[in-house]
Amino acid sequence: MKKGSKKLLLIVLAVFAMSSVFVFAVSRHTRIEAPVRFAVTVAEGTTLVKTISCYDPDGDDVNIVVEDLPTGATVSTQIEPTPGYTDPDLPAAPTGAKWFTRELTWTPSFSQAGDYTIYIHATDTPGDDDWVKYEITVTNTNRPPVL
Ligand SMILES: [Ca+2]
Ligand SMILES: [Ca+2]
Repeated sequence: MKKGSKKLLLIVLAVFAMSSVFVFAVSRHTRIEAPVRFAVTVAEGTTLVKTISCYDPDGDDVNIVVEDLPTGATVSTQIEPTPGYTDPDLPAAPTGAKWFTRELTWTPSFSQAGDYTIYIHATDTPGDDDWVKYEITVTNTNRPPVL
């Protein structure tokens, strides 16, 4: 191999290595850098129902854990949705991907107006993981006097 082409090969390899690091960095997050996947405003006393969905591109099993649930909010048991399920908020899943969902349900009480952040952590069987967060704003609901 000529000296010049060897140098070019090294540059190409270096650029490839750097771009792999970049792709890794943008596609996985820690809890602190979790991107906002869902943001919503609900009024006190009204019920919010949101499906938390996740897929593993390799078809691995995944465990979804929800952290910092507000008082009164619940998360259902994790299920595997029926084949063909997709979530328009997520990037298109490759063939062979395996989906998992949980259902978040919350009716904020009349003393819970404020801003809430819920963290969602998904870990696959080999141990790789990712985080997203949901931001929920609860607005005050005034109730008339009762007499
Ligand atoms: Ca995987
Ligand atoms: Ca209130």
